[in-house]
Amino acid sequence: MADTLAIKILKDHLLEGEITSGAAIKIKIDQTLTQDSTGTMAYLQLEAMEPGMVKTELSVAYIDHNTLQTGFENADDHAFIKSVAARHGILFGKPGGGICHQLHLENYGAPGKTLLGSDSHTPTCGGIGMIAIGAGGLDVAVAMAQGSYTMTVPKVLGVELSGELRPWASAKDVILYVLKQLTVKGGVGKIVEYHGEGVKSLSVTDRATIANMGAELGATTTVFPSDENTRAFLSQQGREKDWRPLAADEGAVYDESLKVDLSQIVPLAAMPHSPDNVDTIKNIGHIKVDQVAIGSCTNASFTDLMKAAAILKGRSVSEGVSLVVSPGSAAILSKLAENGALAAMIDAGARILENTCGPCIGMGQSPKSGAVSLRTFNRNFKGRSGTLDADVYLVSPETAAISAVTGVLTDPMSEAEDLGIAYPAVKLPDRFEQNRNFVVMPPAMPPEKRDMPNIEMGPNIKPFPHGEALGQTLTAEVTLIAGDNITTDDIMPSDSRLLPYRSNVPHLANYCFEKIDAGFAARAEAAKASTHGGGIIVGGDNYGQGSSREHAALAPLQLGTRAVLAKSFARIHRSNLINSGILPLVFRDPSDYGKLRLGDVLTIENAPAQIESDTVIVKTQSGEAYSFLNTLSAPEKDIILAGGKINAIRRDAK
Ligand code: MIC
Ligand code: SF4
Repeated sequence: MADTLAIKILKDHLLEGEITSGAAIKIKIDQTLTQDSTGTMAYLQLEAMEPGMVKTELSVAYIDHNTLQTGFENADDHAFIKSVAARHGILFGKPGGGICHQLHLENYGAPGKTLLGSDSHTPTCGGIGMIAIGAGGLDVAVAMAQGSYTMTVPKVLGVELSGELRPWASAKDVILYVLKQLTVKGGVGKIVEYHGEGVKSLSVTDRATIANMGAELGATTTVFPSDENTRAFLSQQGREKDWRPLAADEGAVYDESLKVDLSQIVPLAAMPHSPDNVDTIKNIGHIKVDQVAIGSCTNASFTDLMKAAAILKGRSVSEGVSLVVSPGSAAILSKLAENGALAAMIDAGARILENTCGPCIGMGQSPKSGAVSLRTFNRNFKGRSGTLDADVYLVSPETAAISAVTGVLTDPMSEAEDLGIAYPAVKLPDRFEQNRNFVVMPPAMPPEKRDMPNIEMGPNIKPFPHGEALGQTLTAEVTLIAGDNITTDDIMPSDSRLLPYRSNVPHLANYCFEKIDAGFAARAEAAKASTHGGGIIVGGDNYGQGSSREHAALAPLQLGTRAVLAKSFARIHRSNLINSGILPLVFRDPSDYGKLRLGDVLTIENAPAQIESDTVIVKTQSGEAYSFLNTLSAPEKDIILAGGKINAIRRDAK
């Protein structure tokens, strides 16, 4: 049978189950990655499982999200992660080395391998022909301990590329175009696989940009074929030995299809406050810009920054604009320093930041009140920049750099020529030197032969909550009615104020849903302390889109949340709820959403028996009954019955 590339890689890694869309399967995980802000929780959970050495071929713990070290908390988290890494055979990526996804692509990504990462943009490595999936920290911890991951087989959506991008149209514009077509929930339950003649005109870093923002489609992952461009990229990284050609079988049939003619793509922007709110730069017009930020795991490659530098060279950043640049990795920054591009940017008035996520996750550089900020990043959710009333537009590096010079949103395709700016052709170096000075290798000896390093636990690292086994009757009060497309940034905000507390769920819980409903935490605490002892959140469509942070499940759990009733769920958040022992149920009739009220006391009778079937009936205190779709797979039911994944693992170990 002719298989898609996604299915071929899944088949190569199949441990249990059958590859039919919607079925639960267990696959072998070759590599894992974590970053610091989800990593502390993942490693606390790994420690809670008490495994020995990791079972993967390679596991890397990067530090890239929170490197400000405004207090002891960050540095303590870094030390904790470093000590766990040494203990279990995990590579430790020191702060300053770069952004985890860019680093993984450069140093470890390999065609045909599987990667599970505790960050929603892990699919970036799909650009090199991997099946790279974002997951919650606990799933990544289990993958490290057991070398496997249980998932539902997605559908495969084939995007057929034809033609070639014209000058000034970029990979970022391609994914913005796809987002406009498919929306932020168009990829849920799907792997997006790019194929067709047009693929060969895209470099691996272009592909990585497109794969990266597949996360914004809600997709399980994105995958590109591995071809001569992949080989060239690996050879520049000194890793040609990792190359193998990979593509879908001739005549492979996709579950769904989309065609994109690259030659028709024009510069685009995602307007506030959603990555799918896309229009052409031309249509949006010359709005005044206050801030431009170039960087993030989407657009901080050597080519991206060289293009920006070429546009800035010999010019000045507009008086009204603050331009900040965060390179994707130390290796890239070093090349930019060597070839003069860094000087060109600094001379133009750019502020050079550390090689980290930085402003993308609100770690500094919040724009001024009411500002317009152009960012080459992947998310423009309201308030994510740290400024609630700022308007963030997502654009390509070319659009960002040219607009930094003009001070207004500028369409490079139609305006560069008049401005006397030539299209920047970038020559890639023959070789990038990997910077090993930012990597700490774990001790080579097996654990029983070496001194086990102590785990370093700072005072901010607090125990995390565990769920409760599902009793006969679940009764809880509606503590929040949330709307559509609620993001994990809405549920558990992250910025320079809160990111230092990722190892302290009890503290974070006080800020749960803060931006949407400041009264939520107190209300949920009260419901937890009441006779029925818990809360239920009601959500709309695509509940929990965005980040993989488990804190968006653990903080509600800390506040006594027992179930979430929604029109539909985003994939990673749904898994995080289940792993925490919170029951996710889907409205069978979406119009019932409008009938539930804050303070309603809801009951699920015979809960364990009900979750064995595909319908769960929820009753209100006044006797109305609502029907919910139970989408739990068999392994997920087992986790919910136990009150969460850690409880289930401990129970099975007895
Ligand atoms: C994000 O881009 O939202 C983050 C911060 O990288 C998150 C992870 C986190 O919340 O720590 C993600 O994308 O998963
Ligand atoms: Fe970091 Fe932003 Fe990428 Fe998340 S999206 S990993 S915060 S650069």
